[in-house]
Amino acid sequence: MTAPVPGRRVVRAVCPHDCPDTCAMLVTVEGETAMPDGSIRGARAVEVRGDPDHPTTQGVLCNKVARYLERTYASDRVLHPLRRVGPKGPGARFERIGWDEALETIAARWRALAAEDPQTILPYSYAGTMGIVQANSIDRRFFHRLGASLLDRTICSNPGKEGIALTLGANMGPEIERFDEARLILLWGTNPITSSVHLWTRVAEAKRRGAKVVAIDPYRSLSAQKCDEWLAIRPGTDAALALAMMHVLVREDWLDHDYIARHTLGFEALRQHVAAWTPARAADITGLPAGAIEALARDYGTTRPAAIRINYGLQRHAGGAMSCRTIACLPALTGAWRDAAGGVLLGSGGAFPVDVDALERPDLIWNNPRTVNMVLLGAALAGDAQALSGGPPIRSLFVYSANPAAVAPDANQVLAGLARDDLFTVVHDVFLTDTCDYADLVLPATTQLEHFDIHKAYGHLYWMVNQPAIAPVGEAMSDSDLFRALARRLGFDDACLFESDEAIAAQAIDGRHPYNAGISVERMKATGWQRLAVPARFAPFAEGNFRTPSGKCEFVSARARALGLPALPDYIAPRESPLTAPALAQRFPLMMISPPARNFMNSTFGNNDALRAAEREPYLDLNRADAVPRGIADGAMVRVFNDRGSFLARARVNDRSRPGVVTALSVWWHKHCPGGRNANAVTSQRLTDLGRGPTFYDCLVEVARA
Ligand SMILES: Nc1nc2c(c(=O)[nH]1)N[C@H]1C(S)=C(S)[C@@H](COP(=O)(O)OP(=O)(O)OC[C@H]3O[C@@H](n4cnc5c(=O)[nH]c(N)nc54)[C@H](O)[C@@H]3O)O[C@H]1N2
Ligand SMILES: Nc1nc2c(c(=O)[nH]1)N[C@H]1C(S)=C(S)[C@@H](COP(=O)(O)OP(=O)(O)OC[C@H]3O[C@@H](n4cnc5c(=O)[nH]c(N)nc54)[C@H](O)[C@@H]3O)O[C@H]1N2
Ligand code: SF4
Ligand SMILES: [Mo]
Repeated sequence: MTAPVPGRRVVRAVCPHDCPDTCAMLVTVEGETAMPDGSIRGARAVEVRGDPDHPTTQGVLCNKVARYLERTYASDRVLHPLRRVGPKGPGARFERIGWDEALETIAARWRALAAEDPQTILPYSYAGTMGIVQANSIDRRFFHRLGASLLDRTICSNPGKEGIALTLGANMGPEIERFDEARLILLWGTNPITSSVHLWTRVAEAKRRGAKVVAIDPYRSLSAQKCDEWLAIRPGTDAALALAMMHVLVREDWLDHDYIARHTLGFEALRQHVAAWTPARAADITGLPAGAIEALARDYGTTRPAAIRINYGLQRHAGGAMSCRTIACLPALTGAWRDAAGGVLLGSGGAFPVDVDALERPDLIWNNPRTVNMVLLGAALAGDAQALSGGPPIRSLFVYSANPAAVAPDANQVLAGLARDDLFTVVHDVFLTDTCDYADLVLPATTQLEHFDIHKAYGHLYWMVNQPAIAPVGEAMSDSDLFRALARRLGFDDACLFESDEAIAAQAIDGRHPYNAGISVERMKATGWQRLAVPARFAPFAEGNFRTPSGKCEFVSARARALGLPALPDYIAPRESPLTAPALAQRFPLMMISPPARNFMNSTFGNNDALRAAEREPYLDLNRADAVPRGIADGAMVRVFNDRGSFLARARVNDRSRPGVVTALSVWWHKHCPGGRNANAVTSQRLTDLGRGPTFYDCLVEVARA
């Protein structure tokens, strides 16, 4: 760290975004003035950089967050509460009001709604900030106390987490810090150069040391371009590939019999089950040559350490949870878990003992409210009885740390719902997002430099603390302060609604678990972060110790059977594909995926001019084999459509998407797209096999010249 200069200090912070890397940031602040009450005013952040001492950050922030000061001091920031004047929708106009009026307006509307049924109020939040205090504590307490509808927060990771937990018992795996030791790395449905650049650093190092790196992806992503091999699999068919790999491992006896005997459950049943999964059969489903499947299985069966990184690409399909569950069987067959650089990593979040009940206080719930799945927001706002669990209609929506207008599937239904005049919508955000266009009130939120928080990670094993570097800009208010203020207005007097940020942070760290030994907010305030109390060379399942009911890696799962799912890992086909929905595919023959664009974070940063300029404009990557018969030339404007809607994009004709697949890197703001719609105009609200998650990439479309 730089030595402190008078009038200049460095504050330890954490990147708040929904990214596995959860980087440690150092914020340089100048010009502070100590106020009589001990607070510090007038300070300005002048530099944000990655902490060189943090083991995974290693001094580097990604291209987006390196621009965090532009975000904090942006000229288009919302700086005070706003009330909409005129109609809802694109181009909505707002006028400035005071906080007092804003809070009183909300309290009055909610008092009236609550008198009838508070379930008519729906909170909607996701991961704008991953901070535990700001986004996962006092907000929940408040809405529990209010009696609002519960929100099932499943738009991202739930299917994979629940799927992998059937096999492993928890969502954890090898540490990214060990990936540089691996001799074989499978990047399976993930593009870390875009979405987890600090993992990519380790992968690149492994490659320099001679490791083979294989990308399994329908799209030749930035990462796939740099791999030794690219296996262009058909979307949604990953489990079939994994089953065929198991077939070959068993046939060739590339198995760790000792590991299987001691640490797995149901091998004999699995062995019989995969006998039918020949590479030829999987080739028909995945579109990969049988020879390539054989070769991949050979590499996997004969190379140690072997690390598999799976991520979200393969989850966003009808069988997304099953894909994760099935792939997670592979390392137990070969004993890859024995190596610190071996096994399968979906996320590390399951390693963090967080006292969720202490944070969210479900004991405050008094009215047994219904739960609304956030993926089904469009249907819920349209009054669909199933999406509303038979409960009352939604009359008020409170959006924070989320931008559902842009990111939720089936955008036309979402936008129609948001446009309802009888819906009282409040949005707490830093910028005037697409969702704000439909808000009755917009409230200014702080950025990470302006509030306190504590973070776990889903890519590494360090607890992190974020100290405020500057005072709130304008009249911005943090989430925790906002929910305290709302609680006060509504006359709630439960003490837990008024606890300090630091008190809440301390409650997050579940002291009963040995992984949290020695960890405290106080210590972290000095050091910025603390590693979980796990061995330096973390290898969670080297000696078994799976977190399943049996303590073993469960090839056969009684819990799956109880859930009505196959007892054995299997393949669940996509709902929308030419093989499984031939009638639909007659009209809409192309499978569309819409994975993250490098310069955006979901829809966050979509309004940063430099980052948007780097993405240029909404593109559709399509294969020459699909472009030529449609008369689509490189650079032409195309319309992408199905029965749910349509959007416009600039065609890039290349060989990056496998034939039959089109790729629309996302998530653009609707208002920045030609025609006012982004790729979610065509995605569906159908859910995954398990985990109630979205199926964004299970999506048939047709493409035509616009
Ligand atoms: N720059 C940037 N970083 C991000 C995000 C962002 O928007 N931008 N989003 C963050 C969030 S919220 C998340 S959840 C993570 C996502 O992290 P990842 O899941 O790693 O997302 P991607 O990096 O796009 O990688 C997904 C890859 O899966 C491929 N894919 C799509 N369908 C399939 C399939 O059926 N099978 C296989 N094998 N591959 C498939 C896509 O082409 C894509 O290359 O990233 C986080 N990091
Ligand atoms: N087509 C398609 N759609 C997708 C995806 C895809 O790959 N393809 N990815 C999906 C995935 S993986 C995810 S996780 C979701 C993400 O969905 P969201 O979590 O809704 O993510 P963002 O679009 O980044 O919106 C977050 C908003 O929170 C705001 N914000 C940031 N910090 C704070 C804060 O401290 N307080 C408050 N109140 N607000 C804050 C930001 O300014 C931003 O507008 O999108 C999903 N949508
Ligand atoms: S890589 Fe991820 S955690 Fe690190 S600064 Fe970028 S978005 Fe934040
Ligand atoms: Mo996500």
